[in-house]
Amino acid sequence: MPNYYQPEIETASREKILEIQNDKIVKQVRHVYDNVKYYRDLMDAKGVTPDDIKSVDDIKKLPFLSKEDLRIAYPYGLLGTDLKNCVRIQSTSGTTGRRVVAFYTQEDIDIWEECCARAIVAAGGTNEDVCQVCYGYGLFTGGPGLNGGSHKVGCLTLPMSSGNTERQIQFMMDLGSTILCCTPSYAAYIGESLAEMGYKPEDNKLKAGIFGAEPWTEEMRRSIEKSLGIKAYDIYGLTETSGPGVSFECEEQTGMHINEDHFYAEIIDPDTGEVLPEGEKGELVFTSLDKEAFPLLRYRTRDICVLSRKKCSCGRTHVKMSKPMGRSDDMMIIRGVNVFPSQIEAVLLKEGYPPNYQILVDRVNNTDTLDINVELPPEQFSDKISDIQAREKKLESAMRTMLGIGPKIHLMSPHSVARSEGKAVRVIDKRKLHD
Ligand code: DLL
Repeated sequence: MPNYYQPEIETASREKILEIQNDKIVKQVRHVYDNVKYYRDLMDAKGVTPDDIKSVDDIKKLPFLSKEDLRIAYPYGLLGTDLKNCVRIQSTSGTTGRRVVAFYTQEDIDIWEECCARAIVAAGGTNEDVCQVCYGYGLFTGGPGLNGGSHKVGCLTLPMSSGNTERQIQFMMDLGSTILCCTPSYAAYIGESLAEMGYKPEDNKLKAGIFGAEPWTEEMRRSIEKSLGIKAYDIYGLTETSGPGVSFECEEQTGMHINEDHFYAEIIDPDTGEVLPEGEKGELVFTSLDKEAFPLLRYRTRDICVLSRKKCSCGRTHVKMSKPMGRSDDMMIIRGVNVFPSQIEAVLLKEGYPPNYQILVDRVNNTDTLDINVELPPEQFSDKISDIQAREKKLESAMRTMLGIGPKIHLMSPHSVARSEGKAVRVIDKRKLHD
């Protein structure tokens, strides 16, 4: 018997959802036009006024927003309300140019947490559950989002944050955690660690996991389900739109229901910007229908996926998105952290290295690895191993500060990184991320 956190809206008829969306979009466009100069200028340049937007069908008239706009408007240029009404920021790691800083009013946080609560209830969560949240807490949205959702459902919440696996397992066993929230790669690692410690899947009380923030395959799902003895649910979101809970899986496990009363989704051709018909693969674009502090309209996620309105056996009526099948930019997600090759290059240049490097990403024992081969300039070459090791350590530390994760640096002799005759192949990603 399926459970819903907000049954009325989660199972509302198509007409009802459209009515809500149409009502909200008119108000939201007016709100943005009146309060966000940056977007008002984009609308003016396109010759669109709030009066032109009478329903969600008119959204296609609006200009897009991209990460580049966030960079230009950083930090306050897309704020939709006075700072005094904001109570929180969340952010992604990275340089100023790449870092996303999102703002929230208390109302924005309540809505975000409700979206996460819907995901937890869809995974079978009730106030009798013990929900162990091991997404990172702090600026990353994973921990705070699922933590808030877990409170709303009334679960006993374990705000563990990520890492310290031995302690995670101790709490899990001692307190009888029933729901696990973390990245799929961390879930797989916890599964392996449990086995290494001599536990069998039936020794833990877990029944469900809510895993997202990075791509994962059906094969990985099956392996996590087996190692932990649970049902594994996917959850999607991005800092720009609030965080996790933009969409979530139900027991059918055939795609994630988008919370359509809060987010309007479009699929576009990433090259032309043209809106594609339902069922076609393209870039996902979101319009926040009711965010007050950071109200992004037509935000290009760069995630490639497909939408489906096929009837779902869970009774939810909200449109489903497939797992993201790739990206239309060069962002990599390594151990749950968003990394751009340009950030790595920026550190190299700042530390005095030439831009001759190669980034090698792999997944070993379900954990992402990041190695960077960097060529030494001839004048810095040394045959003293201790010199080289000290330089590697220094560069690793500079990378960790910039990226939020630590790579393994391999300094190479001059001219040893293959030169390219065309577009340089900077990244070799050996992971299998998509089915
Ligand atoms: O990763 C929010 C989140 C936290 C989602 C916890 C789910 C669970 P960002 O750090 O801003 O936000 O990264 C957003 O991560 O554009 C996707 O490319 C990717 N992503 C998020 N969820 C999934 C998923 C959080 N379930 C970017 N599958 C997005 C594949 C995902 N990719």
